[in-house]
Amino acid sequence: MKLYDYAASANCYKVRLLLAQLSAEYERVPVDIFGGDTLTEEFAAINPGRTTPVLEDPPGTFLQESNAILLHLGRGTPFLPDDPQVYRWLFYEQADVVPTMGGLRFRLITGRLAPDDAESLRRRAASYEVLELLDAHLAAREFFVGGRYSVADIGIYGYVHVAGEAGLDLQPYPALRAWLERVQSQPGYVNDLEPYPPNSRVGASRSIYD
Ligand SMILES: N[C@@H](CCC(=O)N[C@@H](CS)C(=O)NCC(=O)O)C(=O)O
Repeated sequence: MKLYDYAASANCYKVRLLLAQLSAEYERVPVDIFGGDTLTEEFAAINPGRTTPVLEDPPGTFLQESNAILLHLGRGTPFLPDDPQVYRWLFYEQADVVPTMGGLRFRLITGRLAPDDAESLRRRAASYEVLELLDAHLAAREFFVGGRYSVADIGIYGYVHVAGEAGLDLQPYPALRAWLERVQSQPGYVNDLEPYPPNSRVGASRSIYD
């Protein structure tokens, strides 16, 4: 297996976390998404959407979309329970978690937005609505689905655990904070998400965002 991967992407980190917890062997292929690597013909051939992560498994067969990769890798393992609620939370993560706190964090850290921009305020308000919903769901539950750790938790964890870097305050969400700690105490937990490098700054990068 090969993972076309960007170290500072939480979408990629979600996949690396599951691979670590599966003790899976794989080759990491670094893609410098701000250095123009996703803009090449070669990369478009493996993902016309020009995003990471992409899993190559088996050789010559490519799977795009982080949560599709989580579902694929989770098949036949305890990380993917037979419960459609897993799908619900993985879709919710992409539709609601990523564009709010994930997009806000990326744009603030890399200088694409200032904290008081109208777009930042919109994303911040939407992020708090999402955090509220997640906290309410976890108030009476240990994990997102079926009372045990699954790919649903891994998916949601990716951008929620770094919500503070988007200037969001998690203090009002005790159930969510307790869940973050439960995820961090799972066997095989790793956190190798790297900070955005200097070439991710607006004006310094060549990516799909420029
Ligand atoms: N829905 C996609 C989103 C992936 C995505 O947006 N990846 C970003 C990094 S987090 C990327 O590779 N961007 C490419 C670029 O900026 O050129 C997924 O979950 O895999």
